[in-house]
Amino acid sequence: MTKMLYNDSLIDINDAKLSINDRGFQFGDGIYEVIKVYDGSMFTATEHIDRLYRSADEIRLVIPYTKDVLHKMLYDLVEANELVTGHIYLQITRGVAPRNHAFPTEFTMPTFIAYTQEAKRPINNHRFGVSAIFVEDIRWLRCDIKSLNLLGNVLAKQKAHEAHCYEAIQHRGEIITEGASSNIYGIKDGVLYTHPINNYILNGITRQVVMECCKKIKLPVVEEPFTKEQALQMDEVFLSSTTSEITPIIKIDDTIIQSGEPGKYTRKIQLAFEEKIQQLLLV
Ligand code: PSZ
Repeated sequence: MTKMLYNDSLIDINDAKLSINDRGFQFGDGIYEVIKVYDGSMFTATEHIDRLYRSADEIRLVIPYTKDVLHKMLYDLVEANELVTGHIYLQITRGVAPRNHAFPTEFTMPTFIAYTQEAKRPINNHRFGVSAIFVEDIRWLRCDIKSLNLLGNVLAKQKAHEAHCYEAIQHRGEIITEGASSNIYGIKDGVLYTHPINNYILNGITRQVVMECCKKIKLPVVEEPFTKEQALQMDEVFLSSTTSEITPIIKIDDTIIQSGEPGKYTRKIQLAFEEKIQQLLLV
């Protein structure tokens, strides 16, 4: 039977029971992470766990485990489910209390859950690229917090889905922020451009790896916002996320990006990313 973590315990996933008074359910009052597992090993788990604790701090939620204990719990979950390639989803909410917007008492324990999912890597997307549309970014001003409140992202992604596209590239006015569930990059004349880390975007863990890859292949990086118009003029555009990894974007709305094929620098970043995964599997 597939296992999940429910607070301190590993339980059968079919035995999970959650209260309707959980603040995650009532208010989206919680935070989450998705961690990729390659060949049974967690990729950049420390970085994801650090970001989880940062998100918790920002919403004034105290996680009742140390980072090391949480890491070990996730490791045990992967082992219990014999997960090979896929990901871990984990979330933590402000716990169960009668519905009231203000925080519950300090004695209310947060609710922690985590489960695993087998998932193949999207290699066809990596090879051929995907299409995207532009969507106005209507989210709140703390997109740096990996909050359970995803309505803006959900509505953007649904628009992309209805347009038979893989991703919605969000923009505030003319400025591109990030995808519905990814970070966005453009490459022009041998320079990579991406939105700087601030409250308008999530500090993607894959983005951090992309930055390392750029250093490795000696591709200069400019962390400055760029516009929709500039995006359409880029030599290459791609997105990154934990599950999408490095996915080329070959079309935005009705505009084909350059040749309509993944670009040479994107390919190099994909190769450098692959090496990072291989390094993980060697240790
Ligand atoms: O399985 C999926 O569809 C996933 S797993 C992670 C994401 C999607 N998205 C993460 C994300 C995001 O939701 C937003 C709004 N911006 C950027 C990202 C990329 O973050 P990392 O690289 O940490 O996954």
